[in-house]
Amino acid sequence: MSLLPPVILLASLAVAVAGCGGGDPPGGTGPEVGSARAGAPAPGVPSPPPPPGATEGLTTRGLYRVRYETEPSPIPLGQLFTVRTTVTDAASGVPVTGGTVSVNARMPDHGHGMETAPESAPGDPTAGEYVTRGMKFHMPGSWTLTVDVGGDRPDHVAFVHVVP
Ligand SMILES: [Cu+2]
Repeated sequence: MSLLPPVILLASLAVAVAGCGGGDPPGGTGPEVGSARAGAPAPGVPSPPPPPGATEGLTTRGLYRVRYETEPSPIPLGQLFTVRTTVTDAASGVPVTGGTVSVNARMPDHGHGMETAPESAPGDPTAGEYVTRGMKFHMPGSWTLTVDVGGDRPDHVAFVHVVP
């Protein structure tokens, strides 16, 4: 295995003010993934979003399979939690070991994001893992947790998680 390039992980800032600015794609180095694309979905056909409550799914363009788990689990209301995200190439299953990944969350029904500014760092590179700390869901209700993979082949996926 060759040396991995520095991974720059950007956690989008969630503004406490009403009116969420989420969705800015991060810049950065391109992911290093297996190049095999056989089996990838047809171009231009977006993957359906994961069903509510799912913790694994394909990104919108079908480029990556993303799985996340949280610490603690389930996500506690009003307390900081950590997200561990695993990103693999959807076609080859190869972990995405170098890339730009950001995790953000917002409440689309309320039009706001989080009150915290989470920060991401590399996790286990052999697993394509990224660790985001400083997440907090400060209200009960339906949250959308978005994972953005940047670089040359950007793609994203949005998970719906309801906090009781
Ligand atoms: Cu809210």
